[in-house]
Amino acid sequence: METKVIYFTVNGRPEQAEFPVDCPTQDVKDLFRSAAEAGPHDILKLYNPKGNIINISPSLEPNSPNLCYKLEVVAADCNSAELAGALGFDLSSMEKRLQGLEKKILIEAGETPAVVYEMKKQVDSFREKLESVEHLSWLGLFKDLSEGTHKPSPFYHKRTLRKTREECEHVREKFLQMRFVKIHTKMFGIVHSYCSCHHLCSSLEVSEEVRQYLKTPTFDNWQWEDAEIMVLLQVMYTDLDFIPTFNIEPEVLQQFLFEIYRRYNNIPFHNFKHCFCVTQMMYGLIWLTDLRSKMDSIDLLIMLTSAVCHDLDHTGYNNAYQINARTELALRYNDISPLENHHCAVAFEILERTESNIFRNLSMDQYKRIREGIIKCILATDMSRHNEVLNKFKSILPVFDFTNKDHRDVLMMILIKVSDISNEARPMEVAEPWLDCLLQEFFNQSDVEKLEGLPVTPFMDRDKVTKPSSQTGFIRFVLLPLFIELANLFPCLEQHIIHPVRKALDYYTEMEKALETEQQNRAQSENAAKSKEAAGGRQDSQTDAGPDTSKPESQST
Ligand code: PDB
Ligand code: ZN
Repeated sequence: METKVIYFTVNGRPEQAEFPVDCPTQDVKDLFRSAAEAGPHDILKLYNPKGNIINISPSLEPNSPNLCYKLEVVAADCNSAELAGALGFDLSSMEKRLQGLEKKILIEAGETPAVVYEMKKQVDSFREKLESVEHLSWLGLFKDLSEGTHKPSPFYHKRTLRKTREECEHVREKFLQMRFVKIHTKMFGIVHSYCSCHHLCSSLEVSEEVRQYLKTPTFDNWQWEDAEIMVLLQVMYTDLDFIPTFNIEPEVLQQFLFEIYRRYNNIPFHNFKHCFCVTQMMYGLIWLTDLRSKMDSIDLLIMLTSAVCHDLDHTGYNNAYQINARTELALRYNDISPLENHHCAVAFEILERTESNIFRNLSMDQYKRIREGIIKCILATDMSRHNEVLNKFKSILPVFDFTNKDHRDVLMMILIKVSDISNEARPMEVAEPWLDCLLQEFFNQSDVEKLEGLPVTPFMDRDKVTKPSSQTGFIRFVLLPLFIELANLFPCLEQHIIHPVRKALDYYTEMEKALETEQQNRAQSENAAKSKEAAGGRQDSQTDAGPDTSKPESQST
């Protein structure tokens, strides 16, 4: 019997299929399905070397290993057993049980009582949440084809958070070519003009106005793309004279900054732009408080580098989640600031590699001092230690002594903490989008916690939080006390940092009031409608226990 051999790859793995020339089509499809280890409902797609999709059938054109086809599997719908397994429950069996229950109760009680309706609503909202791509693609529940790797398990969300190879290469190209680009801004537009030099010049040309703007807390990060932000980070190291002082080679600094860019993930808040904001605020504080005249350069290098590294490889899930979900990180760090330990470890993985070790020309003693300082600063950004660090600072403030190393260490921790949560010190149009990003990340986490049956932090629960109410509390009880304490040491911060934060408090307090009155008006108009209806004499067909709260749409206008 004459057979034919087809060469193809599945997720990058070379395969070859052999079948008789007159083999039934279904058998050929099953053959490819088993080669791809695809489930019965998964969709198979075969591409020829030209990238066109072709039919899987016995009349497939035989090919050779170096001209092989590409087989792709598209995950079945959200009900796949694997997903259900990973989620710890099976949606369809849950729905079946619910329908059984509903039938039973319907027969007995003769109507759908509120509680069953409520459960049905929950299941429906879970289903639409699972199917709404923006949640799942972010969690990596859909196949990530960009890396051509094995099919990640449904909850292996790390893969989609990582930057793709092409994204990194594109930014690297732009960043490196920026060596020749003079960046200067006319008002808020950025005009690029290539300088005349043709030989390899590593000196960076950024206009004087951008250099000055970069030292102020009003700097707007939203105007700049990632490659330009990397240039601005390089300017910070240059303008603080770190290059000659610590003998840092420009190409090593560029490789370091590229690795930093690569290790921040594409998530709503704790991404590379956040890293830039925290570093730029730290840079602004150094100039505002004239710290160069009060502290050694090596301490400023520690502070700036800690800010750059402080949230490396953050996956958008905070320590509470890591600990409750018993993740790898919680296991590795015994529930002790798992995220901050990880950010710091990733920083030193980058610094261990010669090509990106900006400290490689320093003495062992200098390196030890820098390592100790960066570990202290990054670990201090764990907000569960907020009061511990703030109280230590309060206790030494009356006798603060810049020649005392313990005092300097606490001040460095306070400065990175202030920089880390300082968004509200920026102009409202810069700060408000950051609050939206943070809430989006928090709500993503609480959605997952609900799906996994884990404890949900109240201020992260989309059903409990309003933007202004959570922010007014945060500004009053966290931001202002911290910033006022620091202003006791540097009075000039009163006008540059505290004043804008007080304006932000007023802004969110107004928003909170407006929201409350709007809710009251809505409630009043609903009650008015209800009493008119009741007065109409038509007895409500629902349960006689007043309005049926489980049917919100009947109440919403
Ligand atoms: C904090 C801890 C972890 C991560 F209203 C982020 F929901 C923050 F936003 N962080 N950073 C800046 C913030 C801000 N938390 C809040 N507001 C901020 O501006 C309050 C928070 C309850 C929010 Cl503190
Ligand atoms: Zn941070």
